[in-house]
Amino acid sequence: MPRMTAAAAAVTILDREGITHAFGLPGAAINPFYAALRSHGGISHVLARHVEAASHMAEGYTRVRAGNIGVCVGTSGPAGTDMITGLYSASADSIPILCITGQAPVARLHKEDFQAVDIASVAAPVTKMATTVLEPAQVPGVFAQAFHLMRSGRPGPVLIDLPFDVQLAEIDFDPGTYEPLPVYKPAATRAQIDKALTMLERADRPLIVAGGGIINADAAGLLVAFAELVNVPVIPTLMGWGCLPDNHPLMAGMAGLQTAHRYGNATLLESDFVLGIGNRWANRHTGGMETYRRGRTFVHVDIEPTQIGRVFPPDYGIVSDAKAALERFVQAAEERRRAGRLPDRDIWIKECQERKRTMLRRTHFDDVPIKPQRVYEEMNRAFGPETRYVSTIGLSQIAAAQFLHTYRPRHWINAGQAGPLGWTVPAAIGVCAGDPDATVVALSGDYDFQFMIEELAVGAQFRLPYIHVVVNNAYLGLIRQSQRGFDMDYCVQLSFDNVNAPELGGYGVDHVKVAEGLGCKALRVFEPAGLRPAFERAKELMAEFRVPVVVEVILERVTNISMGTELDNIVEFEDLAARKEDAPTAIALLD
Ligand SMILES: Cc1ncc(C[n+]2csc(CCOP(=O)(O)OP(=O)(O)O)c2C)c(N)n1
Ligand SMILES: [Mg+2]
Repeated sequence: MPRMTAAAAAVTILDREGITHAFGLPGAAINPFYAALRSHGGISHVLARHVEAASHMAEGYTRVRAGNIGVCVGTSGPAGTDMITGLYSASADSIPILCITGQAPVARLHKEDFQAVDIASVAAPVTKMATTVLEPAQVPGVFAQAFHLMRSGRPGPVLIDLPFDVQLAEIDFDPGTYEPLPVYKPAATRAQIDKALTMLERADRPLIVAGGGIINADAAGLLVAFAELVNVPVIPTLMGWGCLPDNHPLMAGMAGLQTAHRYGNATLLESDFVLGIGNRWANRHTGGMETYRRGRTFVHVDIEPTQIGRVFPPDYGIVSDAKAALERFVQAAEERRRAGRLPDRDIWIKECQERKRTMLRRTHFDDVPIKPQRVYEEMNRAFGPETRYVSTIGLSQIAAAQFLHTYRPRHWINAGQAGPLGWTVPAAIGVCAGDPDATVVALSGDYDFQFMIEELAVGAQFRLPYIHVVVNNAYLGLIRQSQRGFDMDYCVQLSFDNVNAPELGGYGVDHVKVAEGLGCKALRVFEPAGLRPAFERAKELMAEFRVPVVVEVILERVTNISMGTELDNIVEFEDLAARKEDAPTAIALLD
């Protein structure tokens, strides 16, 4: 039997489970693992500048391709606690990442040893498994179990904590016969599918709510096939956005309190039946339950049994992986179509399309300072359907979801539930590492950008080029807007007179200089007419220098973005589009 250190066995298993990339940073307590990484040589490593960033890079990496699992590595103590935010974000969005931490030697764990923290307990609520391995011979089994859990059922993150002496201990392990454990995914039965389809058939104005579970299951093609077969409009959730292209005739818009279209909400409110697949009825999608549920019948399909009935009791629930359910939905719908059983939905679909054509928000403003809506209009012009957008939270992200377009799965990569500020730069770097040929465009508000701005140096060092659009209102914009309810504007200003950059006129941080200082290229735009040339120049700079390129847009300081507390009372702060010139890059245009 081959003998090797437990750390070497761990790295071998990573390789056998298909891992080719890791994101992290070493420290003394994880050096044996790094030694094993070095001698293995088959896993490329991106050195983060902040450990939290490594965890978000792992998320970005997972999300770019079906089957990817991002790995993040850190030492004991604060490295593990820094990565808790990434574990939370990953678990909230059902994203598998594997977090590996070093730990004090086993015999010193209870002696308040230097940087010894019970990270497994800290991480427990935000992981599918978090464990400190105390017996070296358990290391292969723990890693095999980690991959089994991350891939089974509702995907999510795992933390494995390796004490220093456990990493170094020699164990018997045969890499040649190692096999990944089988993956468990529940599948809908034909009887369940038939029951749901019969309920759908009986509805007059049905909708499919398509969640991120469809993207996780790599089943977007099946979703489109199913929607087309039964001729039912689709409302993607924020995590499901891209399941079907925005310009598909059955794409009815997103519904929700913030990241939603006017026509999406109106269509949801008009519907009488909702089939949710791989979604979790997130509260920013539903708003108040009374408004969301009134007069509608609900069927909920989810891979995680305990999700059925968690938010509200559906009229019918099915426990199934989205792909397995959609395969059977397609098969059963084909049979019903051949039998002439599927009802005609043309009038309902025309109504949905008419709302999509007419219920538009205005984007075309010529104001200086630039209004944010105009930025997204110009981004629609500059970046094609293959663009992978990356964003986290803020007015910037909310407006992006209202105005940008997504055409493919995994092309809107957003920290949907946790929304940690600082996510965007490292997640974009993870996306670039996972798909080096992609056109990656990240979008941040100024505050999100400043949270982990140092990671730009990682993009420069490892030659991971992407475009980062920073919309600078010198405000914690989303929080400023929500403080209107308290009649205050308190602790949300980021503006100050920068003694080194008077040309910024009080907008505070000179993002261009900081980005350049970190080895990136950067441009600043003050006027709407400057947006298009800046995006074109950014593409050239990215191609020439192979580093991240920042496009900072100086925005109007106070612009409120449409949002509300119920689907039927979203507040509009700007004039709506009345002519096609008002929203020239909308998918379906006003006459
Ligand atoms: C770690 C963390 N702290 C606080 C928040 C709450 N929060 C959400 S958006 C936001 C302000 C974001 O400002 P900016 O990135 O400039 O975007 P803007 O809304 O101005 O477009 C804050 C503080 C958060 N999401 N994450
Ligand atoms: Mg801001």
